[in-house]
Amino acid sequence: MSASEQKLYLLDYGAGNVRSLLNAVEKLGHRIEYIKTVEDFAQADKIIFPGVGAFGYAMRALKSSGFAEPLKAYIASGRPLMGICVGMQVLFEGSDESPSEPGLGVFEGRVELFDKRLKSVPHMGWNAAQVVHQENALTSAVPEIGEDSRYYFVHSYAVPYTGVGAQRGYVHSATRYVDQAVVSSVWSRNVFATQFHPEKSGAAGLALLQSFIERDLVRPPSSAGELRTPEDIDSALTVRVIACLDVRANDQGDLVVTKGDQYDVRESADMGGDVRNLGKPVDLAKRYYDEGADEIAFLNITSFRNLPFRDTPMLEVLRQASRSIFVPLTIGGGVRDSVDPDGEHVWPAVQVAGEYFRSGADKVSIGSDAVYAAERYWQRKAEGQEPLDGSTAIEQIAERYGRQAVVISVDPRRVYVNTPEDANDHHVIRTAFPGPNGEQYCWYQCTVKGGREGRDTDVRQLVMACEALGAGEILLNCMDKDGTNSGYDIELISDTKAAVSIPVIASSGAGKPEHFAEVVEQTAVEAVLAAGIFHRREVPIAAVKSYMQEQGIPIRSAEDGV
Ligand code: 1PR
Repeated sequence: MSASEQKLYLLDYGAGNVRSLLNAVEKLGHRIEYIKTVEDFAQADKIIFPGVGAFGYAMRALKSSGFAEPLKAYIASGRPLMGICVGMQVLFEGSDESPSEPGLGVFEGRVELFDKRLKSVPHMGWNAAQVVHQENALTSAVPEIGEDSRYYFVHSYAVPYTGVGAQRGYVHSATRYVDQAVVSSVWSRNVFATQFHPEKSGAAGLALLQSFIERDLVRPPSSAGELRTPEDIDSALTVRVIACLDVRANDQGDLVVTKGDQYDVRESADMGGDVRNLGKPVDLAKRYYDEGADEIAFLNITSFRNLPFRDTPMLEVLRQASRSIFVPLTIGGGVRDSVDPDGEHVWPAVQVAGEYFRSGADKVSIGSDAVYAAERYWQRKAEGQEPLDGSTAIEQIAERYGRQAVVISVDPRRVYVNTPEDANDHHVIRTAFPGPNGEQYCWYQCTVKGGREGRDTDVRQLVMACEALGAGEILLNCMDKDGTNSGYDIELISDTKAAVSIPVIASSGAGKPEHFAEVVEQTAVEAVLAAGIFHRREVPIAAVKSYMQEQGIPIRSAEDGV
């Protein structure tokens, strides 16, 4: 049967972004249908199972939809299945993430939480998948994993790679994340599954999907030979380079990418005072994908308060962008409980996030609401109450979609003080860049509403509370540095990095390639973000990456790009 005649199905249980997968399959010229009923399993020639979110949620959803047993029967029938991420994990016997929820048990073994002592968790970014059968002629396996390719991983739980026992029969590739080697793809007869996301892995991922869809699974005959040991699996995680697009309506009502100088997005009065217009959101995002961006962030900086949420233009921006961009997309702005202008339709933050995910986002970023949540967290703690009560957007989105889907966007500014005692109990640093009156100390004040209102909360308080509440990543801006091209605020970034064990994205102030290398070398951040220099074409993404590479910083190469 040719690929165009076969019936390809997608098994969705309603969590996270499956639109990316649909878009990737369409981009490859194929049609895919949702499994809607138990009968659809009988029709399917191939199934892709793109799990996103939490293990327990996935298993409960599979059971309550009545799909768990038909899925097992489908697998037993010998027809091909490709699992992705949690869609791979649920094939195991169980997971530390939801100890009381058994998995499908197709593969022997358990999914365990990463050890946080030596690294940030989640494991988030582009890493290699190394085929473990040493004698395998890679080219004779279908689907083929590219030896030099990088794939996008995002997960807090993984199956440790041992290379012995039952694993000899099913592990196809392994990946190193600092001190741990984990299983990154499995393969037994008709079941192939990856821990990484091919639909988010640029050209390399699309090629892998294409070979699953268009060809018969072929495993090379030499798979009985020697396996690589965990020590043979090399570290290959790259530092992500992220392009950020601040989006808002201009005075003519058009949606534009804009860029502030220290958050002021209007031209000076003598230039007319208009909102700076640096291009159309989807076009610009596509350009960055083509140029090798590892990730793209859209920040809706006005939140379109006068529209019903379903009409917010950002949903359409995401839909269009995700049709042609196959790297992770983050969306921020307005992720909070809100009410439509009719005063009736209430949107809990978790539903707002859900609409964004269904429209093509992989992560949502939360700004103002995270500050309020952190303030409640510390207040409850001070009052001797349990600080986690499940009421915040962070907790609810993390519970439903996984903590990797929740980014905290921090908008701090420096407050200079003469002595630490002047800082009203805030976490203070001694700065090498004294204040306007020679102050030797400063603390970083969190702001809300796009920097318009300062709060009595410092960045340490914010990030520590948000990590405890379930956030998966910190996008660390700095109002003093934003748009200045003067380099990142290394003091802020290294201080914040030391306070959390989730990944940190350095943002604000990048002006030349040296700034990116400097912040990575001095703070060990997992990702670097810039806006202005990319929008104004002052420095191409490729120039940033090649400079970083020259400095010995691992990056995803352009060949893997699109
Ligand atoms: O509070 O949850 O609705 O989220 C609002 C979001 O919009 C926040 O993420 C906040 O950072 C963002 N935002 C609000 N107002 C502005 C503004 O500029 N007036 N943009 C704004 C913040 C900052 C960065 C920027 C970097 C790099 N943009 O993301 O891209 O500073 O810039 P550079 O490389 O040019 O220096 P909520």
